[in-house]
Amino acid sequence: KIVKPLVIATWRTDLAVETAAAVLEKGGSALDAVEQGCRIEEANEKNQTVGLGGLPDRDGNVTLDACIMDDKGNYGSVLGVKNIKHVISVARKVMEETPHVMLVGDGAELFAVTQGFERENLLTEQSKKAWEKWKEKSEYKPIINIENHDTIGMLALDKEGNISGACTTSGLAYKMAGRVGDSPIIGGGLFVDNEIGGAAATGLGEEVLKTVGSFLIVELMRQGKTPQAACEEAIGRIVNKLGKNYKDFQVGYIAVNKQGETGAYSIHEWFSYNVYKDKKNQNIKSDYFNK
Ligand code: SD4
Repeated sequence: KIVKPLVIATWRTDLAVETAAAVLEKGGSALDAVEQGCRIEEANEKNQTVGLGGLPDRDGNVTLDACIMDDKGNYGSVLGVKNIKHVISVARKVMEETPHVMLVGDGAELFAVTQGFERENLLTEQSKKAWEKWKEKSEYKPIINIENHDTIGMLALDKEGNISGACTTSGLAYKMAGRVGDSPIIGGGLFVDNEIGGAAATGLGEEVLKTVGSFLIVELMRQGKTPQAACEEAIGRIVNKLGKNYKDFQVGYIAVNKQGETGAYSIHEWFSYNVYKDKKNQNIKSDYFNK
């Protein structure tokens, strides 16, 4: 029996998942569900890793990355966008309204404005204060806070049995200007193959990118692995690299297959994720490698 509709998303994202689930329960598409769900975190000032209120780069600029992938294998993304809150919707516009898959920086911002998105200041007082405090020491290394980060990657399986996914973030706090992580990169922060399933990532994007994590998970599921086993192997690829000091960083994965089976795994403790299924929305603590 296929478990559907279903939503799975990184971190404690109750309202975002509830919003996506409501779209699915009304018979809406997985694509609409993940877009609507992600918009909740983009508008949530308190989430300092996504959208409005996101922590800025070292120079004090909030720059956002996002991507979306539908059940037909289409993909759209935006990288390093300033002044636009709902970058997940801009990514969808890139996918649907342009012949391209990625738009970056000023070009992406301009495209968004021509599509009717409004420019606004994304640096809230709270995030500005945090940045000013960081500047006192300006530790050059982007520190991944193991306990607390909130990039949203979301996968949905709709009533028709189709899968789509989305991912949106302000990236690493105090990153170098121009730095892009895994979140907007196909196969890195997100990958969906509607024949097999989908996967999404959170954590230190550099490590996800080097192992093409989300694509890897979908390919492992294609070879017959469960979503859980696939997530565990993808984390294994990161932690088993010779000399990798995984103690210093976190990566977490979520995955779903066509049957509506889910999986999640992280390097360290305290990664959690939300799952909506059988009309229930739950936050679940992920199993992890470093015990
Ligand atoms: C990045 N993967 O830009 C993102 C960061 C993240 O919760 O997931 N934060 O590398």
